[in-house]
Amino acid sequence: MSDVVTLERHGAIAVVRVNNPPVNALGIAVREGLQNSFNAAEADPAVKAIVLVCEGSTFMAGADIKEFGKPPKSPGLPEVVNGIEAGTKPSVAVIHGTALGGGLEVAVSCHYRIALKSAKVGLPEVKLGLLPGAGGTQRLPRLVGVAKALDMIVSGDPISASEALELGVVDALIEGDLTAAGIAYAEQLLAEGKGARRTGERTDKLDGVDNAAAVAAKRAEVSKKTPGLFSPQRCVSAVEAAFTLPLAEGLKRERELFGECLVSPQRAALVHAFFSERQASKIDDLPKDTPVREINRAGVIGGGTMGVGIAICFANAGIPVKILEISSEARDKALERARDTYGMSVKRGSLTEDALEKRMALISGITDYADLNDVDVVVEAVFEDMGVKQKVFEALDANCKPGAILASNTSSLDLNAIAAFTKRPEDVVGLHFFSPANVMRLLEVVRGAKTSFEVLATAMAIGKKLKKVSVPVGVCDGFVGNRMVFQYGRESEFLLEEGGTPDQIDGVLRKFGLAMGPFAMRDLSGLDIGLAIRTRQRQTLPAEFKLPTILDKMAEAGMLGQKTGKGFYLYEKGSRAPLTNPELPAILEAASKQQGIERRQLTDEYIIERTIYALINEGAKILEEGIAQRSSDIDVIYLNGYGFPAHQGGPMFYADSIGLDRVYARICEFHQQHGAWWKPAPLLEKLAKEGRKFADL
Ligand code: 3H9
Repeated sequence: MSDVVTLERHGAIAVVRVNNPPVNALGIAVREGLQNSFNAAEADPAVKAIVLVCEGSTFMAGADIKEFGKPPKSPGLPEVVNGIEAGTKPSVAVIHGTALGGGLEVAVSCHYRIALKSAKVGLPEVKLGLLPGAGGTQRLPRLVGVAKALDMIVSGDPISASEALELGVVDALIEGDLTAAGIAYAEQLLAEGKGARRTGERTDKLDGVDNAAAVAAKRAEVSKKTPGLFSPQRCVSAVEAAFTLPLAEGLKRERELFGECLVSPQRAALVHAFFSERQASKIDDLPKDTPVREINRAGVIGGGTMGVGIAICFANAGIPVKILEISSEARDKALERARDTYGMSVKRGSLTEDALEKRMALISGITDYADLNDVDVVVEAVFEDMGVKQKVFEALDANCKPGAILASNTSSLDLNAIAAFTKRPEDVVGLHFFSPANVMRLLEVVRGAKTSFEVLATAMAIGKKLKKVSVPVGVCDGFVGNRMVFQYGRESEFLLEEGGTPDQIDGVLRKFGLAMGPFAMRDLSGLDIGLAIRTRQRQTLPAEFKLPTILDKMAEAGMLGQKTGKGFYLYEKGSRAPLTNPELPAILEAASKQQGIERRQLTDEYIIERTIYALINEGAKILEEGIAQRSSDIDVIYLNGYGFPAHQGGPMFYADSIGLDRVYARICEFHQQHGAWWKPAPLLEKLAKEGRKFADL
């Protein structure tokens, strides 16, 4: 039928086979192929039933996301799936891997579905700022009921094949060869005299249930949980049409709502986030044939929160890991910490006792560097002090086997200097985890001046094994994420001196979409964090680079945030809920007075510009210096490590969407008003003047 969809006949059974690597996305060639194949099978009198099966690692993973935003090509997916459902011969979709989005919509337009036990099905469109636009919002409720369909469509999370079986999304679980299982199932249907069974014609799961209540509850939940997002409310409206309108009109309503999502800026940002994450793992200058070393055993130096979090990441990936501590007491404490961390997951119900024991069995404690002689990678997570790092890396150099990767988790020190403590700087790389390391997805893979390609490729592979989003970065103070967040933190503190309050600034940035505002974040991490860095900066920075003082004054007064129950907010014992700190207004007044600033009311727009544009300007400098490979890598770092809202695409995408000329003009004004920190990045100036975007680079 075409290069990507073929039609075969096995007796009375037609087999439609899709082969469009890597994920059988439903691009135009697949849509055409499907339509032609199903039509041909329908027209062939020798065919009595049709089986749809996919080659490769997965069933269809959805519409081809690359086609969004381009002129649509006919046939569209809705037309294709409506045609499949309308067929008079029973059709069977055979699901393996993941049937997602348009893929599941094709499957539910087939009359029967069977799946491998390992398969998953879902409608993840909402994660791309969309809703299922090829009948998913009308057909899924007819299979599983409105409440469950709302859960699946609004969360976008897939379900397992066994749950799909229980819910009635699939009819049977199969094993072995997909085509053979599909043919056998179709033959059985024919033998039992079963014919076409159209999902769209069913109403049994819609009748006799208070669907309106389910819709109202989901609407309220969405308003509370994701107030700034465009597509979730529209997902709810589309599902509502499944029981308030006849099928044809419901499908029409779904199309209208899908169209609204398609043109929304949030859809563009979320699709950018999706592709950027995949792009980030690609290293431009890495030779294709670079070998990757095997990683079977790991070591971690330091059993503090960070070290233990990193050890847990290895254990979770099934890799045995040794934690080295300086004393047997510290070693035992580290193991206890690991057990406690797992214990919390057991309490929450996300881990079984059995799994806890299995993972703990992979973690051991040691006190002697000689015991690291068999590890393939070791990650240092000790105190951020060059003297301490020197001792650790000299010991690693002396004890680790040749070919072992020596990684540092440093967040601020010079990796090249650390590498120079060893006789094998080519084996040294940075693996910068974010706290808590076992939870946060981001991993900055820091590439030293002498890090070999092989070590870099292996470090990226380790990140993948640990299920991290790994982004390669170069060496500089703070690498990408922390270097940028420093600018953001500083500006938010300056805003306090100008007249803002923590409540107001946090509120504006939360409304922008950030998971947490800068002051709640400060309270969480502790106001003493970075004190040493700020003291060092005050001593070394030229006089025109002033730093705000509020943070240090509060830290000196013992207001360290959550750990002392008092910081920018007040916390009652045992609670993390921020309350107003009554001492703060006087502190803010005094700080403004000391700077000779008359406090004033700040607008939301101004707060966003001062904080987010500070990120953008620094991001442009980072790009220009080659510390990040591409602007989208910076976005990936911000989205996965700093709670930047995915629907804004990341700071660099956000800048592009506003227009670099506008951003540059504002940064020039800030430079005039607020001095040296705001010197515009030359790259930003150049792109703005040329009318280009970061994405054009
Ligand atoms: C939709 O269906 C709308 C409809 O309701 C209505 C239409 C009218 N398109 O993630 P991986 C690429 S919206 C194009 O690394 P994994 C990906 O970029 C869609 N390309 O693999 C990468 O390319 P490269 C709803 C796609 O094994 C390669 O495939 N569906 C698409 O870790 C491998 O991807 C979704 O949202 C696509 N749909 O995970 C599902 N999907 O090698 C999105 C992937 O050049 N996809 N690529 O970097 C996924 O969740 C994961 O890719 C999947 C595989 C779980 C399938």
